[in-house]
Amino acid sequence: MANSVLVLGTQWGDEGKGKFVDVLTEQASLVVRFQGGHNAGHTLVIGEEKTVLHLVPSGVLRENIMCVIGNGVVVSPDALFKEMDMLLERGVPVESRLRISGACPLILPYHIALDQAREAAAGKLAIGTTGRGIGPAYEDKVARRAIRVQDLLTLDRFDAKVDLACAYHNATLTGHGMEPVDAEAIKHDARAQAKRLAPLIADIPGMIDSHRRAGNRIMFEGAQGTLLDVDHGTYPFVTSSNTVAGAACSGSGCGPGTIDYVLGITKTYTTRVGAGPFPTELFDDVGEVLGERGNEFGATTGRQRRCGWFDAVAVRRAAILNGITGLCLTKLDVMDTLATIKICIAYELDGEQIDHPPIGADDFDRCVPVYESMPGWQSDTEGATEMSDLPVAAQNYIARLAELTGVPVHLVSTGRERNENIVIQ
Ligand code: 2SA
Ligand code: MG
Repeated sequence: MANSVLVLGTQWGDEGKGKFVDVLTEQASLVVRFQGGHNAGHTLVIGEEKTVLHLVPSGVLRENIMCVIGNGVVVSPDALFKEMDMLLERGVPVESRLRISGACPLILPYHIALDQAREAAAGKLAIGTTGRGIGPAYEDKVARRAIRVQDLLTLDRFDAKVDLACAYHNATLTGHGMEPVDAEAIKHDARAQAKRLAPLIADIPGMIDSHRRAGNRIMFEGAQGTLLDVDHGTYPFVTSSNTVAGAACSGSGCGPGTIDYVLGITKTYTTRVGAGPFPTELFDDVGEVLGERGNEFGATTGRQRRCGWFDAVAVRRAAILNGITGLCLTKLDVMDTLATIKICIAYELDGEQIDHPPIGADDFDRCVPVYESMPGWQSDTEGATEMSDLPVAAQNYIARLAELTGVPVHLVSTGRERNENIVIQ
């Protein structure tokens, strides 16, 4: 595989990105997160041990790797320290492996309160956010009122910014009948946070550049998925960051030439957590089987994920939006028991067939999937490492997904372990 690789999700998140960042990091020196925050849930399984990461890049379990959190990530110091403590308890020397950009906007208590207040007030129109304050933190960034990691280094100025921000946000909170946030508590907590964060702050664009010049592999780790992109996704049922490939550069501080290969992690069926359009969603036994066999629960919130058939219209669009080089298909074994498998090859909207998703949630919600069916393989594929180990029906399914999405399949994941993969040259 080419030198520097961007790993991202081509659906609504939870495609299995964490596992492949970890696997491909074996030959890398730097792993970069560039968007999202601790709304992400990236699960790694090594032997008997399962590790769920939210903010720390998925390379952290490997020695001799630097993990960096780029400027495009919104950072909750509380969430970061909780995760670092979990890693330290397991003997992972996270402090020596992690660096963070001073330009990351902080997620502070008023962001979390606002996120939850808005969701509660929205009733049926709620987005189903993770309630982690992600949206309000990005709003503050774009409105140029964010308090950033770097601000923790000058606490007197930090305090003044907190006073201003609390005055601004508390007006909204009390307007919603909520308790105002205590500015003094934020300032108090910041003392300890500053001490712990200061040694981790580094010049991330400079680090990426020196690794690139040295010819080292850099891994870029996307969070959420393409259909949750704030511009290209099922707006407004999206997250508040750009999740497409282009965001890797702006969210970390490098040029597009730094990325040699874009790996699109793609589940062999579809899931979504939270509200919003999902044309191939299943409400029957098959949906239940996928959810149970795939253990489809949110890695951050524990929410049950909605499940459905593979949507080739959506993934074909994701291939275009991201310039995907190759697909990595995950969770093939979850479909092992199905007698028939359906694939959505087009949508029907207002009596017409369309081959690309409409703009925005309203029309997306009215799309009816057009399916083709294939026979299932009804045998065990878990742990297969060669294409020839797979039943012919599974091989045909994989070939059809490549054909429909217009992208070659370069990897197939057949289990949670690092070595349960089929590599296709
Ligand atoms: P937010 O909190 O503002 O980003 O929520 C907006 C929408 O983005 C969705 N979203 C996600 N979708 C899938 N996986 C995510 N990470 C966790 C996981 C989620 C969890 O790995 O399972 O545990 O619930 C993630 N993060 C955000 C979210 O559901 C909203 O639809
Ligand atoms: Mg996840």
